[in-house]
Amino acid sequence: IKPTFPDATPVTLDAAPLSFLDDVRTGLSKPQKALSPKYFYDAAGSALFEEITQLPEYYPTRTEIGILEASGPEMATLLPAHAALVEFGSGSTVKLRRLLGHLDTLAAYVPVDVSGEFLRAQAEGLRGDFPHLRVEPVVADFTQDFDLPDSLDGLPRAGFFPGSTIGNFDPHEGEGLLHRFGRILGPGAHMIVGVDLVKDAAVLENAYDDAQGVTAAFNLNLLTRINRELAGRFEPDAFSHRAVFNPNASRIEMHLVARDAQAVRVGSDTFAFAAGETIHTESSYKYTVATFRALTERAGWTWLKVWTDPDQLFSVHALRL
Ligand code: AVJ
Repeated sequence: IKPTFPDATPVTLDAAPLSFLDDVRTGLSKPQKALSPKYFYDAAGSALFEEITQLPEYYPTRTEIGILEASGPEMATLLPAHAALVEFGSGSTVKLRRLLGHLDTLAAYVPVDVSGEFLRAQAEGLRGDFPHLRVEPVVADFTQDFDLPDSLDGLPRAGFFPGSTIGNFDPHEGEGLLHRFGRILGPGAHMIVGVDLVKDAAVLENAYDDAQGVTAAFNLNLLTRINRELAGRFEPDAFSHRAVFNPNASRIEMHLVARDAQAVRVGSDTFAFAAGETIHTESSYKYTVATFRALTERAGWTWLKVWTDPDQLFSVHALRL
């Protein structure tokens, strides 16, 4: 079955609550309690993330947009003409629109996302603004195998994976993901990938622990979501937000720290917390240009070029199969 929109049912949406409960049970039973950052993005969490991207401390979004703006014309010359552009985990269309401005011959845009509702809204907005662009959304989880619509057969393919989303995966998983993208796109494909760079720990930690507390609210919203969707009894006030750079693993870690010892019910389970015990809720891996280039090559891609901002905060890489 090809999970194409709008005819196919976005089954992943209906299946989500069950796997969410499973994942929470498993994650809170580990010695180091952990939850997947993919669960941040309910409606409230998505709105908070949009707010994060506007914060003075959170440099990645505006820096990447600046790179796409400055170097979009050059990126466009590296990509094949009349291509289908496949965006893995399409977020807001802000970045895509920057790139689209330079891709005058684009044949089709294929946003891939688990949320059918989100894709519908996104596709409608784009069709309104780019009436000549073919928009062919695919409802799928990009961490799993999926097929591109047959209607794209014969078109050269380019992948787009901005936002340092790859940073949410450990380097081994990230390599697997890029390898999978190559398989999905097929021989001769190109890719544009955005990746955050290693930098001073204080700059990184401020980006994930802002003065206004928006990132703290984003992190704590996970507990509110568990309360609402899984009959949880978390007291969000009983936890605090922590963001630390782990230089050995080259990642920012976000945790929720129990202020006091407590027992928390989630549905029919109870989880005990010691005072100061944490739930590890997110890792955001940071690369150098060299370490990321090496990762793309291990994943089977030919590395073509990198663009960065003048302060070397963020990088955008071009790859070819
Ligand atoms: C969406 C994974 C790229 O790691 O910077 C932002 C998520 N978490 N602030 C990131 C996030 C806290 C973001 N990514």
